[in-house]
Amino acid sequence: MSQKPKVIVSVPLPPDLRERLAAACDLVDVPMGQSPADAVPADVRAQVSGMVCTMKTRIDQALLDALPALKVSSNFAVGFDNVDVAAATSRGVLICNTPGVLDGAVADVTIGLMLCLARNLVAGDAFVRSGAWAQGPFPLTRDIRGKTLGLLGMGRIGRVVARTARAFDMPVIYHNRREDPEAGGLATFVERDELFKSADVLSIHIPLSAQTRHSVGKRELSLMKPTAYLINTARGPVVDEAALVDALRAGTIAGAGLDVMEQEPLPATHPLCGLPNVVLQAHVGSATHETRRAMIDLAVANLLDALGGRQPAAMVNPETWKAAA
Ligand code: 8YV
Repeated sequence: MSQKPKVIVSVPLPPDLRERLAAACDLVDVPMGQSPADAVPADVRAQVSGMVCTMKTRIDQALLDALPALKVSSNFAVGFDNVDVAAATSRGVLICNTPGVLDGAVADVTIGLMLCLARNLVAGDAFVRSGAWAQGPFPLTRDIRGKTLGLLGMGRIGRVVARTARAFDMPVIYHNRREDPEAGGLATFVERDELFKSADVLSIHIPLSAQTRHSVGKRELSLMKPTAYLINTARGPVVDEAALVDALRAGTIAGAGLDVMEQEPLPATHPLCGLPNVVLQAHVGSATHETRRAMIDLAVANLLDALGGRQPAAMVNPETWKAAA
């Protein structure tokens, strides 16, 4: 009779990590995006004490009910809006995530979207490939240097974006719920409305929650300059997408760079796909070989540490860990 803890694996694991995890745990594979409540028989579910999963796995009351012996779930993501943290905490289920290892990769996509928008690089590529260059030069675009970058949220990723933007001689302003004393050297705190009014580029770096859902909507977009760009590499639903489409069509703002959307994958029929002043990416912020390996290393280490009685490096609800200690 195996005494190894049963662990649901709902994320692709590199062979060496799978071998490491299998040495310590009995693995129960669940296809990514499927709920373990549907994919795993009840008698097996009743023995599961750990899980490693992506943000596609919704950890809500129903799933927690279906996994009565669950002690820890390790998110292969820094965002944890897929988790009902209050419900997990009330049941003593520790939630871990992967902060700190993807900041640079996401910041790079943020800067890339900013440059694509200001210098119209995506349209420029199509312009050359189409042969239109023979009819004349590509239209003038806009400098990004010296323009004001506004960060909605100044956490780990926001700070890396601020540091990077300084290399483009961009003054950086930010808004957080509270002024961050450590941000002084990188960016200036401003009130929320001032952020939207003053930014030439407004980049979103806040988590998705009930409070932040659709928190960037018609009112905020109307405060922005008509020459300003909105960038979102955080979570799609932070932005009221219908209001964004209206603002882009009306010229309320000059353009948007989106790595995340309310509906993912974004259907090709979505209005955003038909707008010329939008640059779209397929939620690739952390999607580099190096960063995803660092994330999965951390996600598996969090799981093994928690099951082994060692404090994990990254906990969303550390009070659960202290209670268990
Ligand atoms: C996910 C993300 O990690 O980390 C996050 O919160 O949004 C992404 O980097 C990626 O989609 C894998 O789940």
